[in-house]
Amino acid sequence: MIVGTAGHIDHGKTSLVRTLTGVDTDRLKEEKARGISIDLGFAYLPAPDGPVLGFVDVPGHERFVHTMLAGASGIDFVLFVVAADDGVMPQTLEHLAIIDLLGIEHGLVALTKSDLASPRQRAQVAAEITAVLSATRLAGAEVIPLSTVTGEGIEALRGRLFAAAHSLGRRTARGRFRLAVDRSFTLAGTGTVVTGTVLSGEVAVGDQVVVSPAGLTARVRSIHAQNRPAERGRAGDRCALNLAGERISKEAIRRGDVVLDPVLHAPADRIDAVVRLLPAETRPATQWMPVRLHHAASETGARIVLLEDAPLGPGGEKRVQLVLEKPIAAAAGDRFVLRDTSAQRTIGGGRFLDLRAPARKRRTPVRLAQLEALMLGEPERVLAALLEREPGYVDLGGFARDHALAEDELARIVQALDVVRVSAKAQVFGLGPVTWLRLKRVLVSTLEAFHQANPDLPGIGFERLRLQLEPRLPAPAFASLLQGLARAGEVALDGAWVRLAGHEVRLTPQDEHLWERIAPLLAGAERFRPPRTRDIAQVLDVPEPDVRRLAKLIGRIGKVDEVAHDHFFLRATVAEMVQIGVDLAAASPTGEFTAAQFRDRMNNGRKVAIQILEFFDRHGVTLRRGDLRRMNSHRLDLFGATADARVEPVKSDQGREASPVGRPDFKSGRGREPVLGGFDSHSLPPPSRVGSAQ
Ligand SMILES: Nc1nc2c(ncn2[C@@H]2O[C@H](COP(=O)(O)OP(=O)(O)OP(=O)(O)O)[C@@H](O)[C@H]2O)c(=O)[nH]1
Ligand SMILES: [Mg+2]
Repeated sequence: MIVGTAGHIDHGKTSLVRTLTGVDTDRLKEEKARGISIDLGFAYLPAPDGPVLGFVDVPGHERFVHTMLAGASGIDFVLFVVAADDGVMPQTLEHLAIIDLLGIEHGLVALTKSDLASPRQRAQVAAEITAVLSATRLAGAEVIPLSTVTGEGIEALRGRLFAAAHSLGRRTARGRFRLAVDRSFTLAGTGTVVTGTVLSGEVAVGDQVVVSPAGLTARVRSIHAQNRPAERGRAGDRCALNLAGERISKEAIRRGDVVLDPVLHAPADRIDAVVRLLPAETRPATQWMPVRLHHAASETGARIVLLEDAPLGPGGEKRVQLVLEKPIAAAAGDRFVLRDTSAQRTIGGGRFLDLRAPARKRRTPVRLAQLEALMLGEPERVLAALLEREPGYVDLGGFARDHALAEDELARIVQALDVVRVSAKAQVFGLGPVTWLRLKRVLVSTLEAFHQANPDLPGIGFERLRLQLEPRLPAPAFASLLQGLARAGEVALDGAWVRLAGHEVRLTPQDEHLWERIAPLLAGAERFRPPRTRDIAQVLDVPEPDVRRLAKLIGRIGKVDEVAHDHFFLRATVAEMVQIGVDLAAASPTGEFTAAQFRDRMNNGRKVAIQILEFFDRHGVTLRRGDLRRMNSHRLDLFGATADARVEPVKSDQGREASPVGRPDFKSGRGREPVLGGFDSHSLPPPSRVGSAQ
C-alpha cells in the first residue's frame, strides 16, 4: 500500500512521516534551510504481518502543487493532514480537491499539532474538516487528533494504517506494466536508476521496457520493490528499476516519463476525456481554453475543446477533447487534473476516454455515442457498448493497448462477449455477434440481388460490395472476411469479383445468339486482324453499341480482349500472339525482337502489329527498349488461362474465367487496372483507356 500525505504548508506532514517511519524526508539543503518541503519524500514502514507500507510525502507550499500532483497520482491511501491550531487553509482545500479528482477513496484525517490546540479548538477544526470532506470521496473519514511532540494518537494512527494495508490488500496486478517515473538518478556501481509507482501490471528482472513518450528501449537489470531487492515489481509497489540501454542515462529520463511494456508505447497528444470543473470556479470553461494538464507524474500545456452543446460550468461535468502541447504516455481510464496556465489554482480534472481522438467530426452524434460507451469505464462494458455503436467494429489491438490490457485479459473479454475476430495484416478487428450475423446475411442477400439483376456478370466488384455493407470494414479486414467465407464455401472470389458460390454467368438468349454470329468473324485466317466493332455492326446489320456492349461483356468473362479501342481479339488469338513473341525471342540471340519481325509472323499491317505490342507492353507481357522488345517470363500466362484455339459461344459454365488481371490490391482497397473495366467494371463508365494508344 502506498500512503500519500496531503495538506497545507507547515501543517506537519513531514514530521508525521518521520515519527511513523524514522525517516526525515526533507533532505535537500534548501528544505532544511527554509524548514519546508520542496520535493517529494519517500519512506517505508514494514507492517508486523508482512507487507511494507510506502510513504510519499508531498510539499504543501502553493508554489509546489505540481510536485504534490506528481506524488499523489500513484497513492492508494491519503493521510490528510490538518493542523489543529490552524484549521482548514487554502492548500487543505486544493489538495483535497486534487485527491478527489484523482479518485482516491481511502484515507483518514490526521489532526496534527493537537498539543497546540484546546479541546474546543480541536472540536471546531474537526467539524470544519468533516464539512469540507462531506462532498468528496473521503466523506466520513476518521479524524485522529495527534501530536508528534507528545506522541498522542501516533500508535492509533499506526494501527489504522496497518489495518488499512491489510484490508485493501495488494492492488491486482491487472494489465500491462506501467511505472510513472518520479525520480531518475545514477547510482555508483549500478548505473541509471528510476523510481516510481507501478500503475498496472508487473515487471521482472530481465524484461524489456520502453521509456515513453521518448521511446527509449531498456532492459531491467535489477529491481527494488518497496525498498527491498526483488525479482518482480507489481501494481501498487513503489519500485526502483536499474535500467540498461544504449540511450539510457539519468538525463534521458525525467519525472513524468512512463516506463512501460513495449506494446503500450503509443504516445497520445489528442485525447477525449470527461472533465469536471470544480464548484469553486467562477466562470465556465471556454472553447480552446489553455490549461496545465497533470497526468501521473507528468505535466504539459493543453487546450480544451468543448464537445457538448451545453456549457461546462462550475461544478459541471462534460465531455471534452484535450489537445496537448506534447504527447504523453497514458491509458484510457487514467485520471488527470487541470490547473490554470499561471499554475495558481486547480480548476478541475477527470478521466481519459479515448487516446486516439479524432481531429475532425469530433462532436457528431456518432462520436458522442462512442464517448458514452467509453465512459462506462470497465473495459468489458466499454467494448460491449462500442461494438453496438457505429462504425460497428473495434480495432481490438488498439483497444487493448490503450486500456493497457494484458493479452489474457483481452482474450477473456473477447470470449465473454462472443466477439468475432477478423484479422487483417497486423490488425485484428472485432465485431459483435449480432453485427456479424447481420453483416453476413446482408452480404449474401446483396450478392443474390446482384446476381439476379446481372446474370451475365461474374460477380460484384470487391470495393462496390464493401461500400454497400454495414459495418463498412476497412478494405484489408473485408478482404480477410471474404477469404474466410470463401474457405467456408459460402462465396467465391475471382480476382476482383465476389460471387455466391453457386452463381454462374449466363448470357441472355439474345446475347448468346449475337455472340454466335460475332465469334466466327474474330476467328479463322483473319484472327490477327479481326474486324472492329463498326465493321462487325455493318456486316451483321446490328447497331454498333450493341456489338461493343456485348464484346465488353464477353471480355469481362475472359473470352476476348480489347487490344485497341473497339478492336477485340479472341483470347485464344491473344494467347497465340504471346506464343509468337516467345518464338521470336527464342530465335533471337539477345532474346529481343522488332515490331517488323512480329508483324511478318502474323502477316499483318504495321499499325495493328504495333497496337498489339503496345497492348502487351501495357500488361507487362513484353518489355520495351527503344524499338526492341523482349518477353516478360512472369507474365506469359496472363492470357493463357483460356487459351483455346477453337471458337465457341460462351457457355455459362465458363463464366468463372473472369479477367485475371483485375485482382484486388487489398493493401489500398483498390484494384489494379484490369484488362477491361475498372475494379468494379459494372459501376464504371466504359473503359475507354483500354486500347487507346498511351
Ligand atoms: N507543536 C507541534 N509542532 C509540530 C507538530 N508537528 C509538526 N510540528 C512543527 O511544525 C513545523 C512544520 O512541520 P513540517 O512537518 O515540516 O510541516 P509540513 O506539513 O511537512 O510542511 P511542508 O512540507 O512545507 O508543507 C515544524 O517546525 C514542526 O516541528 C506537532 O505535532 N506539534
Ligand atoms: Mg513537509
